[in-house]
Amino acid sequence: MLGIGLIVLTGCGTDSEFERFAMPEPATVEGEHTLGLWQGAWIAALVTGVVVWGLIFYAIWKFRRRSDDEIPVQTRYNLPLEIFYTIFPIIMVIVFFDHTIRVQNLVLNDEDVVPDQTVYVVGQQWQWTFNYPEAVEGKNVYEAGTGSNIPTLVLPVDQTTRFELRSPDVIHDFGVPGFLIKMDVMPGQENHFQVTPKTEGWYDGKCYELCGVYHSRMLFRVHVVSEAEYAEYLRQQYDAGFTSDEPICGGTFAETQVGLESEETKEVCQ
Ligand SMILES: [Cu+2]
Repeated sequence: MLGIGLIVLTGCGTDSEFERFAMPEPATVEGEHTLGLWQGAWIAALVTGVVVWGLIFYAIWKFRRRSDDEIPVQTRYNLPLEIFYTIFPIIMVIVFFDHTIRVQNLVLNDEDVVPDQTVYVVGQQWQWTFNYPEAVEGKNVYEAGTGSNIPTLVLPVDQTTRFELRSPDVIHDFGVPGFLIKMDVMPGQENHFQVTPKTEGWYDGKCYELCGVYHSRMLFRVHVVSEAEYAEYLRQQYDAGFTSDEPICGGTFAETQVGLESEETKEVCQ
């Protein structure tokens, strides 16, 4: 009953934090799948918990010592029970695994997804650069964060944006809590995923992988805007001179290296 109650309570809505099991409200289409997996796993775990706790209390009560000289029946090798507690967890692991793979394919698998645009996200000690290739007049447009300036990633609402994650130095991790997804940014590896933001607004993002002294400064903001505002933003960056032929993946962000001086070079993304 408790299990059913929980399913009714949690399965129907995602309105309250309680129903989401403390997960933030998903701001993307993909995030809804992640939330579903999170809720499903909690419900399965709680139902299992209720059964286990019930059996524990039942055994405590049923087989309690009734008199001082009583020795309870000594039972061992209960084969059906042993088979049950071997098989059942295996089934549970298979079900969890299956759901995880299914959601992972929905959220991450991009073989079938044609994104509306691609953003090259560069994580570099210790800030982010967001490249919008072929954004304005065939040119790449970018916004680079610095030690003192938190950059903004601008995304059009209701459009699918693919993030191509690049790192010129160490492992970072690109994540926006409101999107319910994050992914490692690895040197020498071309990771990617996509999101489709549902609502306009501001979101916070950060680096989730301890990447050096100023890791905590690797913050960024996400602004989800209308298509017109998105085009306007790109034009604005273009007019301000933040352009290059190709997405840039390193070097030019020298000023991001807090307290360090280095040459301004532009390395093109691989
Ligand atoms: Cu980092």
